[in-house]
Amino acid sequence: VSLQMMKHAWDNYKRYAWGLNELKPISKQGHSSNLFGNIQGATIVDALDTLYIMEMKEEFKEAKEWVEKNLDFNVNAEISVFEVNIRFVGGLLSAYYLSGEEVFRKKAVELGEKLLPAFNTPTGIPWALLNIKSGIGRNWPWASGGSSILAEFGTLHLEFVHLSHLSGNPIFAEKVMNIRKVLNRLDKPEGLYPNYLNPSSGQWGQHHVSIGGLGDSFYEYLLKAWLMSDKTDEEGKKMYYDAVQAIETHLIRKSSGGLTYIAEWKGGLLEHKMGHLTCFAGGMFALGADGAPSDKTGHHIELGAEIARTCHESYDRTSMKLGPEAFRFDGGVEAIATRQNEKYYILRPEVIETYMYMWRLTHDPKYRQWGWEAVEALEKHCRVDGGYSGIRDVYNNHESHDDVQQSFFLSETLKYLYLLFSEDDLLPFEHWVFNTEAHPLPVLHKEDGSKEENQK
Ligand code: DMJ
Repeated sequence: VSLQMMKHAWDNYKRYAWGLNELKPISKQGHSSNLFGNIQGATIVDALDTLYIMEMKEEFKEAKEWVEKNLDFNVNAEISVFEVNIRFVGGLLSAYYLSGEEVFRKKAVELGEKLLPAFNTPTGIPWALLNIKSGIGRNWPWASGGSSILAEFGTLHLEFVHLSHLSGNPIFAEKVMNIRKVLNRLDKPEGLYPNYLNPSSGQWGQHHVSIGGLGDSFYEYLLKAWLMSDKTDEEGKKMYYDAVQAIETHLIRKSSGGLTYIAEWKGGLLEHKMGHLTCFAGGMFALGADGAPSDKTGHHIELGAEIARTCHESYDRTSMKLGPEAFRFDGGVEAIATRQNEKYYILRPEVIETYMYMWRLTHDPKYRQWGWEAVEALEKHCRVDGGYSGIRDVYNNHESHDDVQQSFFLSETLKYLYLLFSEDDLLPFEHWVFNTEAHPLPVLHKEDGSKEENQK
């Protein structure tokens, strides 16, 4: 089924928005997001590995041809370093490792080089935004005290390690190792990492902590850096398990109805809200269970299972059976969005991602069943003639479509669905880690760091 879904999403993108970043499935035209500046083709690059894994050979070939002829980074564009890294660098790296086609390696390294000026700050903590022509960087105007964002500068590690590996140039890995050095020198409030860090002063901004937006994939990359290093990166490992310990103590709570959730922390006060983005953490806890210190393996799996259950409830308690952007545990509600501007669903993957990890790690059939419920809801409410669209209010009985087919729907949501219903030996966890945009990167095995050992 996810193959049919991919075909529908891809064919419509191709028909109405080919070469542009994303598709508007209702108005049947291109959608350009300023996250990628003038870089074009986000959907193509994000979808490459999904097409490959699903064995959609014709489509993969046309996507590759587009990359060869048209993917151009010599543009005057201000881009988000994080978004371009996870979608474009990540997408190109995976396409290279899966297919072995040199063009993807070349483009990934070329783009990586374009991103390097982002690190020209007094601390080496990169800017959020970079003009890839002039090399001038800056931060989001809304970020606390001119800060860079934890989830942005903390989500470069996996890709940059691979860029060094594939180019023979150590600079990429050095840049991301330095980020850790800066973090390890700083005092952390209650052992927690604030979402804001000023790249000039090297000081934290506001003490806001989140495992959802602004924080999320920083934690994910600590764990995955350790796994991707064939469990040799002891520093990444320690940072991950220490962070999880602090998160458990200060952020994880249980509702009176028995649902475990991860709250947000604002200078010591809890906001009892969990974002859809935060739901990825169920899969992360389960993936990290194996290495957990002092006999905590079972506990981390259990934590993953509880988060999966809570996130499933957030879907189940809506009329469309698709989860809201954020849900609350206060004012008499549990796992329900109470604010109008938190009721939307934009084809996000995190809940399905967690089902996929839980399935692989426990084989409890309920995760496939929950994944199937999501397929049915997507088909019923998000599928339109011209592709798949997000929904403005999942508690309503009538769809109000937002008219965007996000590129991560093809790279993540559909890939995780496909993997959820595949055998475990398709991209096995011993050999692959997924970047935060679901692009698989090979584990760099100790005995042999070369590309020959990559298994499918
Ligand atoms: C994706 O770009 C990535 O998963 C990122 O980590 C968070 N946001 C979207 C999906 O929701």
